[in-house]
Amino acid sequence: MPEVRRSFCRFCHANCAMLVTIDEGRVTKVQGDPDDPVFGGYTCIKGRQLPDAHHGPQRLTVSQKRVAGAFQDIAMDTALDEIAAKLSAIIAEHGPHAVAVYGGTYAFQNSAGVGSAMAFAQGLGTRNIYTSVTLDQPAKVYTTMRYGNWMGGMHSFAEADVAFFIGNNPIVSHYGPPGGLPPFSPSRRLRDALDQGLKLIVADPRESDVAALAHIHLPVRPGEDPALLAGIIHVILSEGLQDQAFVQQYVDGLDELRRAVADFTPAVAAARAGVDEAQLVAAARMFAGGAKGVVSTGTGPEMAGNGTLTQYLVSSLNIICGRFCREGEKSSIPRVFTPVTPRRAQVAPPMALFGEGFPASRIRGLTHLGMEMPCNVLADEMLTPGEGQVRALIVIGGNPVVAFPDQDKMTRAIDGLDLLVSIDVNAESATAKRADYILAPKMCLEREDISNLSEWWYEIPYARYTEAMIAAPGDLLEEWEMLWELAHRLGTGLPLAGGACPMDVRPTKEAFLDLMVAGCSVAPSVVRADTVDGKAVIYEDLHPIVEPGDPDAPGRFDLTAGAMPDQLIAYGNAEQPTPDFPWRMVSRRSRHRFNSTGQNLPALRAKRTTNPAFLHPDDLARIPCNDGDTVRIRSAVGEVVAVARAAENMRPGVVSMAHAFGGPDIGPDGVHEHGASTNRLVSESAHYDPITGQSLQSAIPVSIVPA
Ligand SMILES: Nc1nc2c(c(=O)[nH]1)N[C@H]1C(S)=C(S)[C@@H](COP(=O)(O)OP(=O)(O)OC[C@H]3O[C@@H](n4cnc5c(=O)[nH]c(N)nc54)[C@H](O)[C@@H]3O)O[C@H]1N2
Ligand SMILES: Nc1nc2c(c(=O)[nH]1)N[C@H]1C(S)=C(S)[C@@H](COP(=O)(O)OP(=O)(O)OC[C@H]3O[C@@H](n4cnc5c(=O)[nH]c(N)nc54)[C@H](O)[C@@H]3O)O[C@H]1N2
Ligand code: SF4
Ligand SMILES: [Mo]
Repeated sequence: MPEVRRSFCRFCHANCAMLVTIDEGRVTKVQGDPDDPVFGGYTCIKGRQLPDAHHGPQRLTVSQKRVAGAFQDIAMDTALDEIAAKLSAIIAEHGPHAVAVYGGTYAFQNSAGVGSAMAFAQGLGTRNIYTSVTLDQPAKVYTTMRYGNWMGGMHSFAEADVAFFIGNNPIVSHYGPPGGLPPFSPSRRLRDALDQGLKLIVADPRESDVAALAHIHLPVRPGEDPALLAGIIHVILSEGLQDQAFVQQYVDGLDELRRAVADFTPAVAAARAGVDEAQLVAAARMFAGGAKGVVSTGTGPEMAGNGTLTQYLVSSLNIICGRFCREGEKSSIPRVFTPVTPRRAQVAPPMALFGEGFPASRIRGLTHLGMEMPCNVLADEMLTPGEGQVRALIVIGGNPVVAFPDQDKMTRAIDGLDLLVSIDVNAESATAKRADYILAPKMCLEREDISNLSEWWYEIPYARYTEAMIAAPGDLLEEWEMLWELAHRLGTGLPLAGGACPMDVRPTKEAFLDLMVAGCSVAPSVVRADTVDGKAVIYEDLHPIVEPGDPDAPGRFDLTAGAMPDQLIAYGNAEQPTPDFPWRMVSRRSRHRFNSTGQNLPALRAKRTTNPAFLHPDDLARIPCNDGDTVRIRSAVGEVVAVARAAENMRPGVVSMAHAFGGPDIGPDGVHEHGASTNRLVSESAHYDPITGQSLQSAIPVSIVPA
């Protein structure tokens, strides 16, 4: 008899609540859980592929070892023994920095994945720990704390009467930055909010799914968000629309900001940003006119050059408009599995998460961002001889060959390693297929997990502990178990928040998670015990109320930190035309993939096999080519052949393509079946952010000709 049990999806970070139908140890169906108070029955097409993802013929169920150029099955235990011996020899000869660990997006889908990866690297003593966060949106994570941080939390979407999304399309991406649209049935959620009076502004060079619903869509020229934001701040300050009392009490540096935006009059800013001047002014008034709600960005502007400057202006706009939870209000985003920090009506002092005092890479003067090395030094750390050269790489649920800038260089770096281990369910992934060992992991419905990685979106104290729905088919382990087994064999430790992980006998996942998130509001084991019928547990009593600020520690935001006002002035003086590359390529998400995941799932392939180059119909005529023709797209770094598609929603002069398709072995002949890698067009050493290392992966200057 089929049985239906509650769990949650881990195809992506949204963690939608699901009802899972299990028949004879196999998952036969998944559907949204209509009773869940947050998700209310929502799923997307990717999540609905979980049965196929688990049981389809493409899934790797036995680990692989490369022998004489071809893969052979290998028992997990034997593979771990051999890998540990190789790591040991590399460390003995070259030291621990010669081993690097990279946690890709699927390290984040296992609740113990990133925590164990960090602990493994620390136990080993290597500074070379990387995660996809530094490829993704490092400026908002690592550079904005230096202006100060409001301890009471930012306004959440739930209470907003105005929202401003810049280069973020959560209806497809299910990614809502702090204060942005949460990923729970995002389209319905946004429509409901609009029905209730929300005012929506979207800045995006194309009319994205959210832009189509906006009151004001600003089709900003790619990479020119700083001009747009400076113009909006100019209007707000010159019309006195900022929150004067808040600024008075909590903000330093307003005069410097005012000076820096002085030249960005609406006319100048609108011309540089390529938007209508009246629309820019209207957006400024609409945003400042709201009582609650924040401006937030997605990946677009972070990748479009000037990411740090854009995030500075986004922070400034929120700060001068005082978009924070005040004393006596419920704090936003309560979080259950995250260490408890005081929620006070107060600015925590500015703090830099990079630079002096952080481990330095050997490359381009870049340092650790918080706990990790910026991804854009990884290829060079592998290729550059000398002390600390990376010779072994463990990739956990990631695909650097298609996801990192400069594909040829990354491929060369990967191929030159002494040891590449990939933990992946897809032996055909562009990176896994080049590995010495592919370790086959358990998939999500075969695991216990907690909702620690999605709780950054929950507006209520919502917590989940799911049981494994089915047994794993064979000789498989979870990512954290593999790392524990390697550390055990190497005699190194796994330092966790609650102390050292026991290294004699492998702990249960519950015990591991309890140690990993020690200091949080409710321990995972307690949430598990509180769970009834697999449902979410909501700890209403734990929703923090913002306490009064400490009168003895009156912190203030510092809008001059990092000399950002001067950087804005320098940006204003430095417009660089690129006549050889008149088009701008912008990045986007594919609705039917999660980065490169899903390339081998039939129902997703049935929707689309390639990543088209979307262009305005008038632009197709300019190239000239027809819808469906192939075009050759060149940048200063490389070229790709892509399939052109007409799209009315594109800004003229802009071409939009998803990343993580294609691969170094896919030529123009394979573009219809496999797509093309946009990372062949960019280089992390040619154009990068001096703090985060983020390279230009959107707003890429290109030329386009018929192929
Ligand atoms: N040009 C350009 N480049 C970009 C971007 C862009 O917008 N433009 N976006 C960037 C961003 S935001 C990110 S986050 C990175 C992504 O960078 P990565 O995380 O390195 O790339 P993914 O393709 O997500 O890799 C996920 C891997 O996990 C594997 N996988 C799938 N399911 C499982 C599982 O259950 N367990 C395990 N262990 N593995 C599994 C997949 O087969 C795949 O190989 O790419 C970045 N690169
Ligand atoms: N279906 C699906 N969902 C995903 C992923 C996926 O691959 N597929 N990837 C996941 C990952 S790893 C991440 S990090 C998130 C990202 O989540 P989002 O950041 O919401 O990603 P996108 O949907 O690509 O939205 C970025 C938008 O920025 C716009 N843009 C590009 N360049 C610029 C610019 O210079 N300025 C401005 N203002 N806008 C610009 C693009 O047109 C696009 O609409 O999505 C996640 N969710
Ligand atoms: S949005 Fe993400 S978590 Fe929700 S069903 Fe789709 S893939 Fe799964
Ligand atoms: Mo990402």
